[in-house]
Amino acid sequence: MEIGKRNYKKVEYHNLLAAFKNLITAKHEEEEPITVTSPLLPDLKEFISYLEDIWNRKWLTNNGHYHQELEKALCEYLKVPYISLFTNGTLPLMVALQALRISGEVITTPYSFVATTHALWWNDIKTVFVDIDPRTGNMDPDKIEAAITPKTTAIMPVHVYGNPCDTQRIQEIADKYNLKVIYDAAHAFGVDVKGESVLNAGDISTLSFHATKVYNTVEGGALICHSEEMKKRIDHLKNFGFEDETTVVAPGINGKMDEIRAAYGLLNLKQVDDAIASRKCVAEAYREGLKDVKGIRCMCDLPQVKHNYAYFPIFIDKAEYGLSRDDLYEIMKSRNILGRRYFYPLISEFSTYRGLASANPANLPIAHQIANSVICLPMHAGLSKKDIERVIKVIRK
Ligand code: T4K
Repeated sequence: MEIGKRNYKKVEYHNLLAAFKNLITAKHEEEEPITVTSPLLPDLKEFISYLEDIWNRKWLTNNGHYHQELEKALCEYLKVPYISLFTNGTLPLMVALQALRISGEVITTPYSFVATTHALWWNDIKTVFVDIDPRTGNMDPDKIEAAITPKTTAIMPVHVYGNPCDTQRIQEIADKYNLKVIYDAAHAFGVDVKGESVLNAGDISTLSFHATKVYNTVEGGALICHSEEMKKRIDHLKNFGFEDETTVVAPGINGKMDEIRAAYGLLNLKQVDDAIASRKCVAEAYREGLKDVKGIRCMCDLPQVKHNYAYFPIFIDKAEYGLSRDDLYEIMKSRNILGRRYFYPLISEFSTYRGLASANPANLPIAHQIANSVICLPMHAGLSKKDIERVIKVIRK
């Protein structure tokens, strides 16, 4: 009899708990989805007039008119000496490694999009992970020297979320050990430090112009280098290695951007400053709205940096906030607020890399802590005040 009563109470408790969970996570169908990002789109009429011009020219790819125009315009906008356009942001990473003849081992970060290390894997280069700085999410320069071996040939840091790496420290280490530096600057479009583009650091920097980025060409990317000779080599490598009609100088690949996307990119360049200004307002509103929420940390703007507000990550401390990161992520999702856990899981947790000695979680405690606590909030130029308030309200609750 006693046992039956206890079981009844247990069932009742579980029913209540389930009902409560349903209440929290019940889909609020009436609320429009707010996605983590939304692409910056050029004016359609203007784009159509560019398309008409392309139709008239009948020149669709292979270093055409708009391709050349966009390279020129981007050099000027980004304040960089040489730029080569690509068809996405992964190929310039792969080509950079070829162009600089990198082999052996490369030191990089586990806290990035997986394309960073896949580029190493495709070049038969061993990935060596080092831990990150929790303030920026970037590779911790203090951890680099201990990871250098006689096989190390390069360092490949990432300016995560557009936060500039400590490029000076990294260059000092690279110079000391005669290493190349390739920056995966996929997130760092338009980011300046002390008035200079962060894209000028290192031997090569690469950009992604994917639809989800601050500046997009639908799919697309670019590589920034510092000499005419290197640009020539890269342009050969992205075009099968062709130097002229009958000469192949290297085992190149096809990484070329076409005319349609170059034209789209030229138009988007006209509005990217306004888009970044709007993003800044979104970041300020989030910071203000969340500043007194215990257990939620936002990243700060860094001194002397012109940020691009590519992402807005928050970090959840379960003990202080009362809910885990995944609880909050699910609650947001149930309210159609579609944040993303960039970058969880860490790259070092994927099966391709998990077996590496440097992928051992004991080597990467900060990266694990950050990856397990992050949610990137919706961040794009089209977010309304109401959207931002909706996001803040759910987190505050
Ligand atoms: N290095 C780093 C550090 C990178 O972050 C990336 C790319 C690369 C290298 C390689 O560059 P790419 O080869 O990709 O150019 C996205 C992007 O696909 C990827 O470019 C990006 N990093 C990564 C961080 O995020 P997903 O799988 O999260 O995207 P997806 O399709 O789930 O889109 C996210 C949200 O964006 C959607 O929920 C809605 C919105 N969206 C997306 C698309 C594609 C739109 O509104 N419209 C769209 O067309 O990977």
